[in-house]
Amino acid sequence: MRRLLVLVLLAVVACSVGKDAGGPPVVLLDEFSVEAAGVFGPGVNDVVVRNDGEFGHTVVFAQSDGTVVGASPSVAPGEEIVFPVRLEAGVEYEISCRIVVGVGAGRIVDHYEEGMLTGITVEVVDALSR
Ligand SMILES: [Cu+2]
Repeated sequence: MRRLLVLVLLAVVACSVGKDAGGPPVVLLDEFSVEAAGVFGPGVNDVVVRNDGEFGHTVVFAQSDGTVVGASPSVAPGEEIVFPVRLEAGVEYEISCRIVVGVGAGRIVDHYEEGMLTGITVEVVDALSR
């Protein structure tokens, strides 16, 4: 009986460790910020993108040399989408919004310049632990 209890406790600990260590990849958008949370792993990531702002935004994943590997459609204010993007292990990516809006009199608002960017590094996952 005691052995069974230990096994059950170990199973509970294993499950809670898994939750703490992960969660789905999430990108939160607002004026003018991009926040990344959760685990971005190698392969296709179904990224949850949520726009908490007042304006439409996009999500662009790019490598450090500027190569774009994924660009979402426009995400409306209050909208949440799931955006699949393929990422490689050990690679750093910049996540940004590239919307540029004319506001009259030859002036623009460039969301990237306003600070809508962040960076992630895709974790190298031990094949044996999967
Ligand atoms: Cu934007």
